[in-house]
Amino acid sequence: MSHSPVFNVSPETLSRTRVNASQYAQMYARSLSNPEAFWAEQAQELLEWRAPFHKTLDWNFHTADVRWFEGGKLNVSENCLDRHLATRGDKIALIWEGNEPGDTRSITYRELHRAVCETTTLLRSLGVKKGDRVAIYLPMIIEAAVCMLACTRIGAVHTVVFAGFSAEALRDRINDCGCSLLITANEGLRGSKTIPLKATADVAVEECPSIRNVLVVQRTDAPCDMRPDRDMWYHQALAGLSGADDSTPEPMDSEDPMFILYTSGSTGKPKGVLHTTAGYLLYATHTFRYVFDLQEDDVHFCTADIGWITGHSYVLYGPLSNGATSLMFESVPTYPDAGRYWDIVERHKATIVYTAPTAIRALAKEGDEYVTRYCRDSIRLLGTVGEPINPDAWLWYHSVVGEGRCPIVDTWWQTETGGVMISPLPGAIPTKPGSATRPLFGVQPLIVDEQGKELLGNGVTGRLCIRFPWPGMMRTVYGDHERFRQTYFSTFPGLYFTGDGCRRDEDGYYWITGRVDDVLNVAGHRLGTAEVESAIVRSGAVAEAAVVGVPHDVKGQGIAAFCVLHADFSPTNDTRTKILATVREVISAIATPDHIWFVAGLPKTRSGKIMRRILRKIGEGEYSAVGDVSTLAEPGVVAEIVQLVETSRATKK
Ligand code: 7RM
Repeated sequence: MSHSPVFNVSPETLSRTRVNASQYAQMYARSLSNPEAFWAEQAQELLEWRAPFHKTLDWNFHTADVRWFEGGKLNVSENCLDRHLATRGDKIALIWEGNEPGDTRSITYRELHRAVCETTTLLRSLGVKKGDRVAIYLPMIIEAAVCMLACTRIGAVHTVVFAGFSAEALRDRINDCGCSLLITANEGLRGSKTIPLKATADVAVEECPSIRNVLVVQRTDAPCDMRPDRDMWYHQALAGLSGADDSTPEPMDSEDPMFILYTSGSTGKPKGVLHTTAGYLLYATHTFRYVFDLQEDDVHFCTADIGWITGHSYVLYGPLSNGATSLMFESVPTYPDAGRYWDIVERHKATIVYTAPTAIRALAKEGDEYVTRYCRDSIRLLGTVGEPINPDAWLWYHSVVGEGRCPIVDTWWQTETGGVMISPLPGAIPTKPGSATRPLFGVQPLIVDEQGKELLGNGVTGRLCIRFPWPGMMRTVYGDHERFRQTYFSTFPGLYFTGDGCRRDEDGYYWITGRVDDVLNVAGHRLGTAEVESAIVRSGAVAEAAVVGVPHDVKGQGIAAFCVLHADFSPTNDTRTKILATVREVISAIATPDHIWFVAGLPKTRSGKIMRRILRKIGEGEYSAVGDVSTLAEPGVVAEIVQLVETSRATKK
């Protein structure tokens, strides 16, 4: 919208900025006219190679095959640690802020390097080799970073599973990629709650035949069961090493797998997004440097958990590869109160804050005083990620948190893209509240209509696609390349389809409007409707369920579940509780429905397809917008559902 407010960059920001507006335009143009030369140059400048690559890019968006930097050899942990030792050995690599305010620990590059070498030796002594898969189910503690880096040193493929996931979710991920080792902790701490990680892991591993060992980090004093033939305390295992160092970094091929991260799609089980060594590392390194306009003395506070891609790219790999200082936060934004982020900013003098719109909305609700109580003079840049940010939340973040002096980078990207794709560059691109603005270097977005016809020019709305590869893109779905091709390259042949709707305004700015597929975004977390529905049915009470997203003022999207009960169950609170408990057990608390509506039947087409569009409208409270229902198999169910939802909402208020 050309009439939305535009925030230009202050002279203060401009004076220390990496690229200005005309440099952005120049560099962007070159990254499109000669992408291979652009990325080859970035690869040489930003990474340290053991052997040079001889072919920059090989790609085919019809077969979904992409290869970058063929022939090159490098090691991720060497790039994140060893290469900084000469110049930044005593610089802080990670600052850790624990669950309790002030419980902190810092580790320099030299110390982190040492810790990673020891853990590498330990993992090798347990038989972990290049290509093996290692599951990491840990809280936000320094050991998590150490274990991830140790995997990359060996060339083992890590798969980090968010510590909030259930035993079933953990089991399925381990089995999907056949992990031989699981690294967990006895217990996690999140606010006033403890999380029984080892007990949950035990239930999972019961049904994981590929797991040979479980390493257990001792986070708290709480005891836990240990199976002597399988389980080992991490600290004891380290202490028991014979002393011989076995930490030489494995030189990896550019396209060797680096990690797998599971993410929800519109159908079936979560898919294992596979990222490879050189392309991912280069893209995380490059985007971190440019999007956050990195300065040597920055303290980067990204609030994401390492269980998500944002934690991988912008807590760990992007910052460390650049030799920056990164802050890891174990707890939640509201513990002990809504001032926690700003307390952390004040004590650790954070210069960049990168968080999710859902957190911003939750904190804004608690009032400005929780923010203004703390000194935020150190902050020079703010960032958001995970979902569209509404202009109100943007303006609060800008004026209250940033005192009106810090640019905001609204970064659009996905687990699949490895790093940021669309975002303003501070100092180069004026911002508009709610817009991710412009593509980064080498990113070629386009908007198409439902038939796949490109919508040219400005002032258009449609589906967001990308027409050319970038180094950080996922390479495959682990073990299922056809699913990869189908999901991303078959809707609009020859293009990568993001699953997002998007508008390009009169100024050529991009506005992401949200998912256009059956993927929900609940508090920045991705969930498939199919996944939640099958969890609900697992409760045994429900014959059929249909799940849709509904507007939620803090979470962005909440979950509404329309459930048809089995004959021997009644729509009571007990039934409701049973369903909620099952969803938490099968997926995690993130997937807990906000509304459960017991209905007699679901609106379906005559061929049996559930009409989610109708349920979405009802969930949004737009009862009159359900449209023509006469073609449904049983048109009468719609009026019944509307009445039920209206009544349930009226009695709640
Ligand atoms: C990094 C991450 C990806 C989905 C994506 C979008 C949504 C992410 C923004 C956004 C609007 C943003 N990975 N999304 N960032 N929507 N503006 N700045 O979130 O795989 O978990 O989710 O998130 O729908 O497709 S993710």
